[in-house]
Amino acid sequence: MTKVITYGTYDLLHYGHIKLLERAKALGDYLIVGVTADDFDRTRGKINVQQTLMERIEAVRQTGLADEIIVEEYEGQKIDDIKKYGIDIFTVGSDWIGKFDYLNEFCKVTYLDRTQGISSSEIRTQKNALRIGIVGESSIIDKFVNESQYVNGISIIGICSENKQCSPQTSKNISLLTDDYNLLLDYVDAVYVVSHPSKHYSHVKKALEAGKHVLCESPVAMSTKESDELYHIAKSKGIALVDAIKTAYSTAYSRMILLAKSGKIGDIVSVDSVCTSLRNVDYNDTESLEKTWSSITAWGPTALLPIFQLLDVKYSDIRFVSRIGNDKYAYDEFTKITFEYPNAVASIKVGQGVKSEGELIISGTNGYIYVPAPWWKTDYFEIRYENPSDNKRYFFQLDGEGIRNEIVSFLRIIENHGYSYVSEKLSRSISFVMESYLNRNNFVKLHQAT
Ligand code: C2G
Repeated sequence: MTKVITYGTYDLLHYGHIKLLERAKALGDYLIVGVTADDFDRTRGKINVQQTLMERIEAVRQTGLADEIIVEEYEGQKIDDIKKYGIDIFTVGSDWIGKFDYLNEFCKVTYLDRTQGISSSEIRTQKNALRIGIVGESSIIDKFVNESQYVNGISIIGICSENKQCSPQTSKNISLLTDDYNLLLDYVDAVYVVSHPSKHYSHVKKALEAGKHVLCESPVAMSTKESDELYHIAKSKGIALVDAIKTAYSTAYSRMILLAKSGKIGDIVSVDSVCTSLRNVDYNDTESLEKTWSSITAWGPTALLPIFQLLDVKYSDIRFVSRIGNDKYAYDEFTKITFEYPNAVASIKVGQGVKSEGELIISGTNGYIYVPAPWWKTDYFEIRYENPSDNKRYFFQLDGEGIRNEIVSFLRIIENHGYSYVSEKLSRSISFVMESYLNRNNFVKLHQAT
């Protein structure tokens, strides 16, 4: 009996896949089909897969061509499978020519002609084609535009900016560059809001009222009243409003949160996060100060994320200590916030005028999780115990600092089969912290050395 094996993702199974499976089957008497696991696809850069592993397996099963279906979970598994199942022929489409020649050592390798004119990527693109516009001035625009190229089914068609600051690199591929927000809204299905935080509310509101989906850099608004109103409009119109904290979408970070929640370090008693980045701010230049994100708005949402995800948002006490200038905008160089919960404590330290170690430490009754600096874009963390030989290290690929997954997730939410990694409750709580800060509740101002 000749045994044949082939592998693939088989997302949105199409004619090209079926032709390949038919010809693979005809090469022998018994066909094994390896369907890629979601994690494996992610590590090889396929982040756009629409269907779950179970749906993809079911689609392959329904072709009736596979005698056996297995799951491909890791790099190098093909060698293991060929030995394990006594495979005679490995086959795959001609788009892989040469890539699997190393398997010749274990069995015969046959590349079959790929069917022209059809691919899962094209189907995904046709299905989703979403026109996105960007409003704002931040340097993150470059990264966002760059990452969007890896996501099927969207195109960034315009940028609305007050000072047309976007880099030549970014503007090169964008057809509409304008300072007229209404014009931008006319041409898009969704907007990414990355303007100054004081403008988020009005930009988001206008977009929602025009029926456009919104992905907004956090904080979505500077008060709970405003954020409640925005989420209410989004819900009543059945459109997406997503709080964009990219760290929430990075694989290492989201896996770390799941591990912490599953009791790996016992009860969580303290969460301490630090985010700083030094930047030159000229306090005499009021025009540029007005446009600068303060430390609390630039870093606060990211720093608050693990606290609210792990300890929830129902703290009993919150205190602020801040080193702020005497300028009109009270720009904060450094802010520390401490939280008390009935069973835990937490703190954040954020600063653009003070530098510190940007680490995240989650302390529990059995051990602690350590995420090294810069923890908000890490691919690595450790769980540490009293006995160091019990320590565990975890590595995950970091694609586009989380932005790529954030865009994919935004698309899925719009299509009604996804969820935001930053919940509405969390987003509103961030707005509440911003409001408390601005109202100077429980607030101590640090004096600057003279
Ligand atoms: N295919 C084809 N014609 C198409 C599209 C795909 O013959 N128009 C083939 C591919 O060459 C592959 C199989 O169908 O052999 C499955 O394709 P994908 O789902 O795109 O999987 P792929 O990323 O090619 O994974 O370990 C994974 C495998 O190496 C291949």
